[in-house]
Amino acid sequence: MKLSYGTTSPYVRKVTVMAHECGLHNQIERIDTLPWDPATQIGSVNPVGKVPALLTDDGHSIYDSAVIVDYLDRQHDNTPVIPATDPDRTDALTRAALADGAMEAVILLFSELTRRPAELQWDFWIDRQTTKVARSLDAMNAHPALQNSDTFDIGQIGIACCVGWVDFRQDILNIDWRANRPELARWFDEVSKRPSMQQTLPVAH
Ligand SMILES: N[C@@H](CCC(=O)N[C@@H](CS)C(=O)NCC(=O)O)C(=O)O
Repeated sequence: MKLSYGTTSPYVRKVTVMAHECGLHNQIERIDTLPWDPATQIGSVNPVGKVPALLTDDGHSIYDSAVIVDYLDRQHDNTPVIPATDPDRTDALTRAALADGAMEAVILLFSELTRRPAELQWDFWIDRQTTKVARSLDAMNAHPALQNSDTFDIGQIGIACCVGWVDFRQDILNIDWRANRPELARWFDEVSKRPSMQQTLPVAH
């Protein structure tokens, strides 16, 4: 399997953390990809032009990260990161959607602040994304699953990668997410010790 991979992407990190947790990591070859580079080849594996994208051994291209995780979760015999039955399944998938949505908002915010010239930045857009991120972090802080560091399902993996990305881009985002969210902070510090998290830390280009 070949994973089109970006070293800064929280969506890529979610897939690689999952692969580490499930013992699949050594079966995945990384193809370092810069999706914002005009010369990028990512469009040949994902027409939407985003990482991650996975090329399977039988030549199928799979995207986006939620679909890759679902595929990989059926390629191993360890504990699945997507629970098989409800209520755990729907709960984990809903937390995964919370993480993905918060990642999208925080990346839109980062892009507005870094890719758009300062004089063209749109306060309405910045406020809108900032509100989504804050509300999502509050929901994470309040969720009982985020007070338990014994399990690491896809919802927890996604949230850890999302929060880790807010830390990684802290110089631009300046979001003091720990201030009023002690449960989330405690949980994140605990799960950050896992080898899967340690071995997938984001790296700036
Ligand atoms: N919904 C997608 C989002 C992936 C995504 O936004 N990837 C970013 C990097 S973090 C990207 O490749 N952006 C390039 C672009 O937007 O053109 C997923 O879950 O895989």
